[in-house]
Amino acid sequence: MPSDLERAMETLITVFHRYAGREGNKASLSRKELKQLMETELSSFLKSQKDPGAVDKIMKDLDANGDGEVNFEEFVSLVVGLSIACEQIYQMHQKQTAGVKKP
Ligand SMILES: [Ca+2]
Ligand SMILES: [Ca+2]
Repeated sequence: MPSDLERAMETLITVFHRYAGREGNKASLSRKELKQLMETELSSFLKSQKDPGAVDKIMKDLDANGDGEVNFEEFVSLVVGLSIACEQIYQMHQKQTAGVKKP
């Protein structure tokens, strides 16, 4: 029986390959595949980005080796970056909740 963290890692791998395998190189996300992944799996994050060129900007930021595609390693850096941002919001929320209990 896998742990929560093991399941989370497996999910990352499964989601990445679900989109990466759609066209061209099966081991990396093209711009179109990245856009599909973000529209489906990160829709609330994408909606929060007012810039219509957000996907292109993210693609450029993620593509560390400059081959025009996002491989798993590059994709993980997006997930890590978003997780760090979410954890900060979580901490703020925890502090606010604690503040309510102890005036
Ligand atoms: Ca691909
Ligand atoms: Ca790349």
